[in-house]
Amino acid sequence: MSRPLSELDKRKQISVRGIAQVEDVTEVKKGFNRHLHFSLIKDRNVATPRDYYFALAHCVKDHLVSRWIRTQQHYFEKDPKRVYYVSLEFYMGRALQNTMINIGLQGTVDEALYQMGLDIEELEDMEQDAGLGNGGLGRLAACFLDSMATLAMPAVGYGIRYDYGIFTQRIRNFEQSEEPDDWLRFGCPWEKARPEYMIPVNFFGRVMDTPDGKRWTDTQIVYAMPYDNPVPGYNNNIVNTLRLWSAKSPIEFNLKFFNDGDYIQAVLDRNLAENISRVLYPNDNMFEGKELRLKQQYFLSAASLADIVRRYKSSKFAQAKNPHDAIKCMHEKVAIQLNDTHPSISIPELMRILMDDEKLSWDDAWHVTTNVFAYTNHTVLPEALERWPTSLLQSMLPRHLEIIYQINFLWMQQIDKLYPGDFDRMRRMSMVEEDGEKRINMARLSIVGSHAVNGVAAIHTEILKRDLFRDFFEIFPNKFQNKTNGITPRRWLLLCNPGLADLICEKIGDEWPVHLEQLAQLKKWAKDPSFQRAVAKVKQENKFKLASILEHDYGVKINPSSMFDIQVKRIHEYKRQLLNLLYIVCMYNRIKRDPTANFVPRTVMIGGKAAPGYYMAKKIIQLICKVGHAVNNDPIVGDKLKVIYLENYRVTLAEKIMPASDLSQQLSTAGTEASGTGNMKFMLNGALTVGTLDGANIEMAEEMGMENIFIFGMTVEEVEALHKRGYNAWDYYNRNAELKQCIDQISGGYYSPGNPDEFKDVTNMLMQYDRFLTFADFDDYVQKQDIVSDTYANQAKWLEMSIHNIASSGKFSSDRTISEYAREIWGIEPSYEKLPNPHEVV
Ligand code: IMP
Ligand code: B1N
Repeated sequence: MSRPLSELDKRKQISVRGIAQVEDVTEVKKGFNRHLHFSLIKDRNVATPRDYYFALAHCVKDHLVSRWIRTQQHYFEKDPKRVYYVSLEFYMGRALQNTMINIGLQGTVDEALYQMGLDIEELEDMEQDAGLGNGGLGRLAACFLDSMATLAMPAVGYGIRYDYGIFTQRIRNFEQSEEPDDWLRFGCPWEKARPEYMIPVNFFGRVMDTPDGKRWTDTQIVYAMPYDNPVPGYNNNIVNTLRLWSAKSPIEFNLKFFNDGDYIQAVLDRNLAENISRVLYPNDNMFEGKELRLKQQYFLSAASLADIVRRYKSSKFAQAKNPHDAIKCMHEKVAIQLNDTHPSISIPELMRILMDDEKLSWDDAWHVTTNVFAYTNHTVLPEALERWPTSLLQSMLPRHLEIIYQINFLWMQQIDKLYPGDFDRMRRMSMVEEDGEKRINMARLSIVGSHAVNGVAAIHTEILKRDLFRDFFEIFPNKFQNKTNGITPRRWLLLCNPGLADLICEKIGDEWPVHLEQLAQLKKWAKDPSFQRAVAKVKQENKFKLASILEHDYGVKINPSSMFDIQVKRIHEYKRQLLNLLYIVCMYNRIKRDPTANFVPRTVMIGGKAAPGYYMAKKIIQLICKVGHAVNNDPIVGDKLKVIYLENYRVTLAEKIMPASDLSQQLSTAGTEASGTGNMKFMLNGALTVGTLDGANIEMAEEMGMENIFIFGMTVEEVEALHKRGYNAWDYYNRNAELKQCIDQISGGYYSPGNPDEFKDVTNMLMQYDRFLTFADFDDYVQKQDIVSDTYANQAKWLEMSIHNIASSGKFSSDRTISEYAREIWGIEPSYEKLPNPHEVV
């Protein structure tokens, strides 16, 4: 009998991860040892796992550099239109395994480390996540970079190199606490600082009228230091760049102290300017109008635009023209995508550059600007829409405020021509809001200043057109587009679920990582018992693995044959983790009422971070943990039901969770979740979804058919009608005995012995001012969840549905999304062209 395959053997078997050739293995071992010696300055007697990780990362990076240089050289020679993705967030996660997979080095490295007696997974676990994002919006930017490189697009991502990314979440005594994410403490082996491309960024000062036009003077300068990070495409030898800016104080910073003779104080104060790139704001779907955040937004915008204009001017296209003519056609060679309004101060910044520095007329500058920019909206929640006080802009960016006023003046003239005397419409459409503190509405500025505006799922785009941006849609019907979100199948299947990837390759070959629509071929085996068994086996192995990780990392023991029922996402009232919790309490009460009744065992896992200042979200975490404590320690429950809080949910943990999930919960009130992307990751890994008709759930249901998903709850239209009628939580509470029991327990202190009032704020919210109508969907949710359990009990049926989910997920590749952006917004073509291998001479 042959021994069972180890994890490593399995990894080595998969051909899509690159075949290990003897010479290549020898080469990798040499490179690794050379870096351990020369870069880490260690021998194997004293080297730590971290040293080994760094030696390996440097060795893998060596395999990137000639591809990286050649890609950039290739772009310069061909001089195509460039795409810039500008975002305050890039939630990249780890780079090592992704790099190895994309350049086809994984098989070789696995073999090399095996021969050296090192555990590759242990080394991979030493890498810190690059957590420069909050959730979906930041992770989307990361998936887009992967797809743009894979589709050979001349793209650059621009972001901020925060010293501290999204905080580390600790759960202590049932509550969230935050620890700073000092991810650069041991250095980042992937980045390359480029001090020679440092850019001065101006703040404050005043605007002067000169014979030569407007001049912004007496400013305070902060330097933006670029750090370049490689973005390898999949199997095409393309390596694009993610350029992250770090704030550097100028040498002569705070000169006045020198004159006062306080040299020490002047040196200490240099840190103040460098605070701009210190820390990521940890809010998701929430606008916090802080001065430092506005500084971050302008810092990113100004540095990136200066770099973009510099690159454009030195291109062959621009060099062939006289400078003034060249700058007038920049939009032919430059497309900039704004990831929400966060970098939208870029619009007046480009106007400023074109007029004040390049001396274009207003009309020429406006033509270039509107044709360069496109804006993606990611949310309709009013509390997330950015509205900067004019007082803040006036002092920090006086010239920009002046330009915004001028843009708005011309805009209001246009509205007045179209709708003479319609002052209410002018008020609704003005970028300047005058009710209460005077503010600039950045979404309105972005719509007017861009040639394309897009939502991120079909329903979301319809809501933008019908509702939030209705007046704007009336004037510019052709500006509005939909671009349904996607995820990269490289990280979210090939990398994180090797067992399933392997199985798919056996059936349909190895092209699916770049042609995900080919997964549809799997449909013909959905009922095939032997394929079902194989899919079930992979899922079970993944569940064992997750169970052992949870036991090792958190000391919790779970039943690996129970249904893994998972909700992982930021904690927010609109995402309705509370609906999930109410069903948990409901199941608990049912078990206690009749302990001998049939019950399909579940392990319910909930994970996600709460914004540190979001009181209700933190209360929700506390309540989940307390209910979990009661359920998990009740001997009557046994291992029928377990409730686990997944601490510190992040990209790396998602990679372990998705492959092991049976059920995905997507519970947002219809009309509130713009798209969601976690939903797609679950689907691709064969989990079934219980969810509302919201965001991309709707398109997922369309792709797989309503018979393969558990849809429940109100539609957007029904939500709107209920809001109109008036929602009264008491009606539902009085009519549903199970709901009443749950709420009475929570508000009566059943889950908070010793402090009966602990969750009063939560139940009061639910009963009196729940904007997200939780109770209105409770009945239907419970019914659907009961069907979920029945279906799970029928494994053949469940597996058939699971295979249909996997087979229907092709649409949700970010390659599809990016191809649509390319053709319909940026005016460039995606391509499967490959650059030559590094050792080939061209
Ligand atoms: P950047 O895109 O301007 O940041 O430059 C990136 C790369 O483009 C460089 O490393 C070169 O490979 C290429 N490049 C930029 N300028 C020139 C040039 O003047 N001649 C040849 N290659 C260039
Ligand atoms: O963007 C994702 C969508 O899939 C999600 O549905 C959506 O909620 C998310 C302010 C945001 N929208 N808005 C934000 C993040 C940080 C911040 O400071 C708003 N995040 C989303 C990708 O389209």
